[in-house]
Amino acid sequence: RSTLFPYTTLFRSALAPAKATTWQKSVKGPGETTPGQRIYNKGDEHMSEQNSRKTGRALIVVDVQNDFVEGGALAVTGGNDLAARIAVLLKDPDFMGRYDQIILTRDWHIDPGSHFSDSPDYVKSWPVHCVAETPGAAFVDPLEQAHHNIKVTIVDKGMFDDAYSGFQGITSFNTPLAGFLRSRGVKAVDVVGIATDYCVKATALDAAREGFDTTVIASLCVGINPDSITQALKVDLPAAGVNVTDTIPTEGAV
Ligand code: VGL
Repeated sequence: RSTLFPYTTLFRSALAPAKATTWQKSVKGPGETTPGQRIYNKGDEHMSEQNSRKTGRALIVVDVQNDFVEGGALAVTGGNDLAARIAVLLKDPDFMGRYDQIILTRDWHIDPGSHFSDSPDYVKSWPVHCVAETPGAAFVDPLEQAHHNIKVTIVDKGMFDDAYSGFQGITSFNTPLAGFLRSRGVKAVDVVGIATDYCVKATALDAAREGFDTTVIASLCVGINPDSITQALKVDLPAAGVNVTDTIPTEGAV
């Protein structure tokens, strides 16, 4: 928790009341040339060529970060394997052809209040995780590598709150995610990542609420608690009109 202190001190004193957008403009994430933004040439060309036919669909990869996989502060079983599988798909033209936009969300905590606890209940409070600009908040290596070759937009969330949903975050263009997607003609989103029963669920529920045709690809998610995973996939998400599938889509499928 001590690593938080310099940030909170800085922001409370210099920028109070701290605003995520203000902060976002001035701070670069690891390996970024422009804060929060990673757009790479080769993959860019590849993707824009491939997607000259607009699909109106975005992929949202939720929180595939070191602290959420084996060895991390809030490890979710299967996280490393999931990261590897997603990385392979991000290099697969059939899969990528389905999407106009690839969004990577990351939990990016500075001072999220009671979201962090020394005695977490693992329902509403958690061990310190994904502190902004620490290795635990970085994307898991295969994903970190894979996304350097494609155009992605990063969404940071949870600077000063729990922000389970990517729609509570801010894109690298300093816009809320829903508006970002709408302005680029996105009508449908596929949601994958970690954790099925928390950030994936919250992101998918918000996506549906925002009017996107929303699908959770359950086979590309890992979760924390078996009961709440089942509750999410079988009850809460379908009740909100979210499609849940295990089929990994390739272009034209699903
Ligand atoms: C998450 C618990 C706490 C998630 C984030 O990414 O699902 N879960 N913070």
